[in-house]
Amino acid sequence: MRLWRRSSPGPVPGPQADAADTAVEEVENQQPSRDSALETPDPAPAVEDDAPPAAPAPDLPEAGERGGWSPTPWRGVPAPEPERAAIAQPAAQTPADMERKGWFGRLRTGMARSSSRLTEGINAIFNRRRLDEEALLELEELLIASDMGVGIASEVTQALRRTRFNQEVAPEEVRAALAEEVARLVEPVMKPLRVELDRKPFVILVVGVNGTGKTTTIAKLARQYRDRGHDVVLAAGDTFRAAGVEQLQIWGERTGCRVVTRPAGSDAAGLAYDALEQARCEGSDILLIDTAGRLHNKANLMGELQKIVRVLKKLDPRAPHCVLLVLDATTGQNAHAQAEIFREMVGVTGIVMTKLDGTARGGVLVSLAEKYGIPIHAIGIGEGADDLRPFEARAYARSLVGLEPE
Ligand SMILES: Nc1nc2c(ncn2[C@@H]2O[C@H](COP(=O)(O)OP(=O)(O)O)[C@@H](O)[C@H]2O)c(=O)[nH]1
Ligand SMILES: [Mg+2]
Repeated sequence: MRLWRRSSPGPVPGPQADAADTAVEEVENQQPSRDSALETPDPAPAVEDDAPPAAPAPDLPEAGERGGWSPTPWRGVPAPEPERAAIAQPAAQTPADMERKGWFGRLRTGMARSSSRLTEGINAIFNRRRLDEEALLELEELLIASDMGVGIASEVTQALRRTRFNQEVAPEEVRAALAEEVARLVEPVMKPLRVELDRKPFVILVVGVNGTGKTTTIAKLARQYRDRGHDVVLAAGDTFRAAGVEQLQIWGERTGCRVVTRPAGSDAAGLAYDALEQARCEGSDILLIDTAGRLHNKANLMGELQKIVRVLKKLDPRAPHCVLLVLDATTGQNAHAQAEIFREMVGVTGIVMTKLDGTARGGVLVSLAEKYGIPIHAIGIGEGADDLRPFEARAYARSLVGLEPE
């Protein structure tokens, strides 16, 4: 086993995350954060047909480019001067409010492809037209095609049929009604990731198909936890590929976290065991374990993940305290098959949905929530540390239909 250590474990450069705006939350902070299929044995996640040609996921993020922590201009907006603010803006916004607005803006922009698909579809159906059977059928088809699921499609259309049949309905009304219904459906799965610091280290096992964003999500979480002063250890459990190990080492360096590694091809369960033992000896707060997403076949991958869980339990019967499934929104309905398999094989406790930016398939979160009810901890709308935030039902629902989050 090799322990990779950052040479000078000083504070991580970059914006300080505060409790209100990160995907992380400790148990002391009981307030919900205001502000995170196996398709077939092993192919890479399908990319939607209408997506812009995506760059192949590089094995190693290039510093300062794809993988770099993006600067966050909205964080730099100065707070209004107290006296002027008192006169000009009685309800002066705090930096946290402004920061939150900044996130909502980015969420809405990030989800523009999903929302324009819906908005254009709804406009086309309802522009100067009565709500007749044909319009309802078209709406139902549109909602199903937007990956939201049959359940919500029929509920929304039935509600409109009951209340507005044969009347003229403005497209905005339909969008608002849809946002309400989406929010109602996804609210039960809105559960921030709670780290219980009495379980030292709190062990988070990160699983998912290759390319969904596991390693990047670990890096984002590591960064956010570090910024809050926690001692974080990373375990490079994607021992299947040398690049997988290296990628996490680079992130460890950038985030100032120790990384436990073994050479490529080593037993990932052995590595996870070592990492937990070490994190424990060192009194670390959080252990994030990366895993491979693609082995020779599905049985291999699941066997390895189950073995990791078994060996962790030898050291701590309650570990892993969290099994985080990372799903890529661009894979659309494939995400369902992935949720099903990982849930059955390793017992997923929560989901992080990545890449909601730049996909027209952001509606898949709705059907996932409805079908599985697995907590959705956080969503990702980009590659920077600040692009991972707690999942907020209403903000998501309104962004999905192109409305300003409240
Ligand atoms: N646009 C976007 N890209 C992301 C997001 N999360 C991860 N990625 C990118 O997805 C690619 C694969 O990520 P990686 O973490 O290596 O996936 P892994 O194989 O599951 O570990 C990388 O290029 C990441 O930068 C996100 O929320 N939005
Ligand atoms: Mg990886």
